Amino acid sequence: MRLCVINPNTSSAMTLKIGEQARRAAGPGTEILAVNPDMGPASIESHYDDAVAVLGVLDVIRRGEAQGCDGYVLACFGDPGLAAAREAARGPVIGIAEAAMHAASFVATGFSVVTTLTRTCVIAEHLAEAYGMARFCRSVRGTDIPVLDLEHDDPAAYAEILAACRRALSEDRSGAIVLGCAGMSDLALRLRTELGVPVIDGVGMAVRLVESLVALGIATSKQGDYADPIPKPYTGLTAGFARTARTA
Ligand code: 5HY
Repeated sequence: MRLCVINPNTSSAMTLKIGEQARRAAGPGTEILAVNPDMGPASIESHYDDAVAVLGVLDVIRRGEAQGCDGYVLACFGDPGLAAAREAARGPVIGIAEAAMHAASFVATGFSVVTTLTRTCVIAEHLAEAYGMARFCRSVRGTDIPVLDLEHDDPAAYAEILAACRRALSEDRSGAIVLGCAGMSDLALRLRTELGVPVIDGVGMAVRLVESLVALGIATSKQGDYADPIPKPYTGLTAGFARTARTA
């Protein structure tokens, strides 16, 4: 199967890191296409970034459909454009926040999210609510580490993330940590060893979940609100996003 792992920001260094993480998690026979849009924000750290990034995600999905991708992972903790992406794609689409939160709820009665800028915490809190995970999500904690500081190994960033995880585990009575940024995905194993609790990386988890759905022949329902977008004229900058009726 061919899975498209989308980094919704335009950092090619972060896309490389996400691709490595996705391939590490993928099963034999799964081809991973790790891509980022050629338009949009360098990093996603606000509602505005999130909103603009959605067009880039939909543009990548349009190309993925032409390349016969069987499924998609949205590798940004805001899961930007998840519902729209499910309309646009045939195969399953899973966001890393959705995947990590659900996985954490299988292994602990409470988890804490450790993320980047404090101003993005509310986005993760709203997602926990939307996914029915609010009663498991004990807190969302910002480290105020800019997303692009996670493009490369940064011992200071690691130390700050480790300290935030320790605080969360002692103050929130949480049994697991959810990493709140795709740029933290490569830190999961080391943190898990140091903390001795489940530390969930959404990139790997989402890859495995999409693989399972595809392997079981389960695709996004086209009955109801995830049906293909309705063909209609789009104008201006968005003219290219107008859809035509999908040919079988
Ligand atoms: C992410 N932003 O995973 C989110 C993290 C965040 O560009 N990739 C980003 O702060 O929401």
